[in-house]
Amino acid sequence: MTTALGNNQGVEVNFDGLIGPTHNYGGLSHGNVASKTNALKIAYPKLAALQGLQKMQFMRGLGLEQGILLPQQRPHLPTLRALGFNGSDEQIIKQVSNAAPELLAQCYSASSMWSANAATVCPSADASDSKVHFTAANLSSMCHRSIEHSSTSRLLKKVFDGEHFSHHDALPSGAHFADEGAANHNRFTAAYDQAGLQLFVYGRYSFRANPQRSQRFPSRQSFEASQSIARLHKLDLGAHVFAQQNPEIIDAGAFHNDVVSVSNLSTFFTHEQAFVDQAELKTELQTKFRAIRPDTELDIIEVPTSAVSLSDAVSSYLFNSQLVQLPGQEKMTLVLPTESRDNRSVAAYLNELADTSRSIGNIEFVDVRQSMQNGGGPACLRLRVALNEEELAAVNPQFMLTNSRLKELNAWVERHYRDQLIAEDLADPQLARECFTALDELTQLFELGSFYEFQR
Ligand code: SUG
Repeated sequence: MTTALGNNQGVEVNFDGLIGPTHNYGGLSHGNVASKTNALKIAYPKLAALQGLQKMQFMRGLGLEQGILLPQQRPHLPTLRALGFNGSDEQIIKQVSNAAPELLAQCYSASSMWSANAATVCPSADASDSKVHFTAANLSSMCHRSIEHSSTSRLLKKVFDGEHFSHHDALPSGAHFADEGAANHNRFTAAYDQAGLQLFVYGRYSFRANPQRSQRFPSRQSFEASQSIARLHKLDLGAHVFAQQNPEIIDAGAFHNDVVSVSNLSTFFTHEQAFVDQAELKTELQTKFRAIRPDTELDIIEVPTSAVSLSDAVSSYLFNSQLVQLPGQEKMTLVLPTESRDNRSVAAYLNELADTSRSIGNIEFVDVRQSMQNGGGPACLRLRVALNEEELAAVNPQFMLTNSRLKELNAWVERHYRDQLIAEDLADPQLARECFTALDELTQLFELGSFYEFQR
């Protein structure tokens, strides 16, 4: 099999979350500027899902392996039942819309589309037991996202089944071990199937004093969560680093590290204000990387605030891009949201970057505006999984995109999704029926049997 880097060097597969039929603007994420700014606007679920599929198709067209993860059951009636509502599905939706309408949006959010938050993944080359490790993220910081992890775990076990893969349940819920998954995790290596250095980014401590902590917006990832994941994934002590996200940048709206950093292989593209004690962090990364890969140099590209301000970084999602190595190309390609092209200072920076960078040679743009309006750029929509050839062969092929699967999914979206959705629509039991019909058909396409809670 030919992989991204040629033969026998492993491959990184991006697993994008298929955008579900209840995509709407609930204004649910405090600290996520786009989610709050666009709260209660008209959402276009069909367009959103088609944009997501187009991005996947675009990445495949570049010559990359592309995977897909299915949307979760929404409305999530099991959560509403757990909160004391009962009766038929229809009765529950009616009761909630009368008695506690604020709960409807929490249980209808299509937020599992942002699969960068589904889990933290550790490639087998870094784990002492040589397995690929997955820990579903508890997403404890946001109510609507905290209900994702058990379905996420179930799905990941369907996609990655067998001896090569080790699955861990989400960390204990609550603020102390709040975990947001791969959005706060980077890895540096020379080849995907070779040992690398992992960078875990946290926002605060739970059990120690916090000399620096965000004031305006919540810091969603705790140090103790990052530390637990490194333990669970059986990482070598010398092969991982913990770094604190700059509280100032969280307060500017960078609620995950992937809003201000992206990595691929031995390249790290980051804002100069992304981390606390950034100079020390860079030295630590260089030293530890050299110890693991003496033959490869770590290229840290730091974007200065004078070129791209914090607010431009957050509004353009410059760093929420996919940095990828295309087959046969010497330099990497940066795939950005169109919002980066539309931002004058970011566009000027990108023009220079492609000409001057040692590692990044190509710039591409994708339109994922429906997701962007909820704070989810190209990088949020994908979970990266680095695999060697044997592991790639063990992935459930249903979840690897092919032309025919893409065609099927586009037609499925066209058949089932509404063009528009507003908050009032969530109170209509008919919407729930439509969603369950669509999801039921999806499980048939993927030969999943009874997968969703409403099917059991
Ligand atoms: O968790 N937005 C998501 C966006 C996640 C982006 N992911 C990464 N950066 N990796 C969040 O804040 C908004 C939902 C709403 O308001 O309707 C939302 O959940």
